[in-house]
Amino acid sequence: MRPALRYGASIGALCFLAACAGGPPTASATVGDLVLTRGFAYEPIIQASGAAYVEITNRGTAPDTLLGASSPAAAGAMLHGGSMAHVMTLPIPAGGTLSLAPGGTHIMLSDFSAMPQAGDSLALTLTFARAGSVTLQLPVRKYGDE
Ligand SMILES: [Cu+2]
Repeated sequence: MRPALRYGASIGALCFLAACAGGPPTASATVGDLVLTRGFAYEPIIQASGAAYVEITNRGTAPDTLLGASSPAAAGAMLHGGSMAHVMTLPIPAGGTLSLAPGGTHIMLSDFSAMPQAGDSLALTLTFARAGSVTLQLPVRKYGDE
């Protein structure tokens, strides 16, 4: 099932070009003016840390800010830049997209209570300054799977 098909042929074509047809599952959600897509987490290699990703598009006319993340499966969840540097908040401009993706900005989860395995889902709550909070059930992938 590909929810993108609901948005019509042009988005469907984009989706095809981006090779999401046949790709591993991702999570999506909507909160306020924000549309979250391509959410997933990698199976952590060590109990101490693992990364989660999501793309956030702001369809509103006002900017929003990602304030933080949390997961019941991990003691800590921080926003990290591509260099692993901790960042306090991340802006999502009006009409813009904040992309958390492998090799770039990501959510760093730490100290898992139980190690998520590929095929599991991992609850992740994101909190935004304007839109409020939303929880995604992120599909867990084998580390490195695109
Ligand atoms: Cu990191």
